[in-house]
Order: sequence, then structure tokens, then C-alpha cells
Amino acid sequence: MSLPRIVALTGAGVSAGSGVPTFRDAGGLWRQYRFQELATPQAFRRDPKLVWEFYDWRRQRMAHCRPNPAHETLAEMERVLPDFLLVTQNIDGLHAAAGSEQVVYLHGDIWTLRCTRCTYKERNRQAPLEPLPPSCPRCGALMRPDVVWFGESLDPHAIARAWEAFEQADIALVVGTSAVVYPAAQLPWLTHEKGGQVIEFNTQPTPLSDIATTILGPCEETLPHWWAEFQLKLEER
Ligand code: BJW
Ligand code: ZN
Repeated sequence: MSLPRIVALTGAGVSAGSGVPTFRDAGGLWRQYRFQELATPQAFRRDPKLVWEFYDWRRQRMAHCRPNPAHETLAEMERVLPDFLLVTQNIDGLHAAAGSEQVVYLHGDIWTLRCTRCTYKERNRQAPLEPLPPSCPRCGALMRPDVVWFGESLDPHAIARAWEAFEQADIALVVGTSAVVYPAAQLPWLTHEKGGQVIEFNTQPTPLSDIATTILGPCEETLPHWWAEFQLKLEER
């Protein structure tokens, strides 16, 4: 019998155990701002320095964070399961640091800067950053973090690849996401509608819990446990 096709969607909760703050849990404020006020193209146009400082602050916090057992388990799934695909909303780079190679990044990467006008991009691990966004070396326009803000389109290739994988999956693992931001939150519904199983790992229920088996608890504990049990079942077949 062939192995089941498994896909995973991760959110900020997968990195919570590594010390990266989530968005919507308690303490989600930076200075007096909610992240929804800063993670928009309008905010960057109005006050590029403020938004730049917000991302610099987050980069400085993330720079010292290391992958946890949830990231490591997802990296191992890729090595063991031939059709596994990891789709993440996270921008922190911890999946790559744990060794995941096949990753669809829906919301970009905080360690890449890109030009607001032309196609210039650069990897940048500097933390702290300069106090002001630099100018593009190619065209002179302002540089910005290569992340997807509210109201901006996701990379069409990334969303198409994720869409197909969730439609074809036998099992969708949904790890540490509040499942309220679209189009990412739509993905597990595709698996469900096609008759696949949705398994959610979260410390609390989400809007997906209606269609999912919800495993409550910190995913850095529950996901490695589920994976160990799952592998035993595979061996018994
Ligand atoms: C643990 C844990 C532990 C804690 N273990 N669990 C359809 C309907 C309604 C609105 C829309 C729609 N389609 C589009 C929209 C508009 C908008 C949207 O979805 N708005 C909703 C919020 C209402 N979407 C967009 O604008 C997207 N663009 C788009 O669709 O373009 C076309 C379009 C535009 C406008 C209108 C219509 C169409 C772009 C979305 C980009 C999101 N960007 C951000 C910021 C990225 C850069 C940055 O980091 O600064 O992405 S917002 C933020 O939310 C970030 C995250 O990736 C994303 C998801 O959050 P996540 O990861 O789920 O984190 P939390 O904090 O919410 O949840 C953490 C969870 O972990 C919780 O459940 C905890 O319980 C749990 N947890 N510790 C396990 N140890
Ligand atoms: Zn440029």
C-alpha cells in the first residue's frame, strides 16, 4: 500500500516554542501599535521609518531563535514521506534552519529585502538594521521587507502549488495557526472538501476545529508525539 499524501500548514504558533511572539495571542503590541496597523503598504507609504523599525525589532528578536521539535519533526516528515509538502505563513526562516527544503512560503521572508519599485532583492541577516530603509542600488527607490502585507497579493506560483497539494492530500496537518488570514486559511478546507482528513495542533480551538481533529497543547510536544505514533502505525501495516 502506498504512503498517505500529507501536507502541513504552519503559522506563528509553530515558532512560539522557539521564542518568536505570535500575532494574535496576548502581548501582540509593539509600542502602542497593533501589527494590523503596521503590516500594510499604506502604513509603509505613510511612515516608512516606523514600519522599518517594527521589522528591525522583530528581526532582532528572531535572530537568536532556534528551531524547536515541531520544526524538526516537519523536516523529518519531508525526509520520510515522498509526497510531503510544507506550506508556511511564517517569515522567520526557522523551517529552513531545521532542515526543511521543500517549503512554500506564502507570506515571504523577513531576511530578504526587496525594492518597492523594481525587481531587485537581497538576502540580509543584519540585525540591527540601519535606522532608515535604504535605497535600491539599482533604481534608488526605497527597500522594504520581502513579506506579504494585508491587501497585497500572494505569489501566484506559491498559492497555486499549495492549493494543488491541499486538494490532493489524504491528511492536512494544521500547526499553530489561528486560521483567520486568507487565502492561507482556505487551504485545509480544500482537503476536507475532497474527503481528506484535517488534523490541527494548537493550544486552543480555531475556526477550523469544526472540520478537524484538534490536538490541544503546545505543538512542540504534540506534533513529535503524533508523528511517532503515526510511524508506528505505518510499520504495522
Ligand atoms: C500555538 C502555540 C504552540 C500559540 N503550539 N499552537 C477573505 C475573507 C476575508 C478577508 C480576506 C479574504 N481574502 C483576503 C482577505 C483580506 C486579508 C485577510 O485575510 N484578512 C483577514 C484577517 C480578515 N488577506 C490579505 O490581505 C492577503 N492578501 C490577499 O488576499 O490579497 C488579495 C486580496 C486583498 C484584499 C481583499 C481581498 C483579496 C494577504 C495576507 C498577508 C498576511 N500577512 C501577515 C503579515 C506578514 C508579515 C509579517 O509577519 O509582518 O502574515 S498578517 C499575520 O497573520 C502574518 C501571519 O502569517 C498571518 C497568520 O497568523 P498566524 O500565523 O495564524 O498567527 P496568529 O498569531 O494569528 O495565531 C497563532 C496561533 O498559534 C494561535 O491559534 C495560537 O493559539 C497558536 N499557538 N502557541 C501550538 N506552542
Ligand atoms: Zn529598485
